Amino acid sequence: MSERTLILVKPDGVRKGVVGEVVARIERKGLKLVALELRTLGREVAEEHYAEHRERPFFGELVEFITGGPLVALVAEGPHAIKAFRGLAGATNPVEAGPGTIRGDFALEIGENIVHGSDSPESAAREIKIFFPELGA
Ligand code: DAT
Ligand code: MG
Repeated sequence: MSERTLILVKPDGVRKGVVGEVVARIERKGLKLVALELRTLGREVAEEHYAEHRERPFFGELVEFITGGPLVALVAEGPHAIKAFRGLAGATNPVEAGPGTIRGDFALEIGENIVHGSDSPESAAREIKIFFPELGA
């Protein structure tokens, strides 16, 4: 069953120059790019995107970080796209992410872990609507 997922190469990934590497891994896995855009998030969009974390102690830092520079937002599509990309990304904490995963290969700190990927069909639909409303449901 084909599905879509919202992926971000966060500002640390853009700063480190690994956008091409991340996109290459997505394509090599067999996922298809449906939308892709470089943009800098305003506070409101960032807070909406991370709404589920609003009460967490790191929320302020998270919003500062994600708005702190340009990021690449993209939508990828394919069978099990959500789980497939979470596999490519690796564990949230980069020191626990295995070698060969994006976070395992390119990051060391949980607050700067290079990529975001939707974690369920519901969050994918919600997040895609935030970044690419023109894609519809
Ligand atoms: P994921 O990005 O793997 O879905 P998440 O949704 O739990 O992870 O958290 C969103 C982001 O918030 C995560 O990519 C990095 C940041 N984060 C999570 N836990 C954190 C913590 N304990 N301290 C600092 N930042 C954290
Ligand atoms: Mg998450």
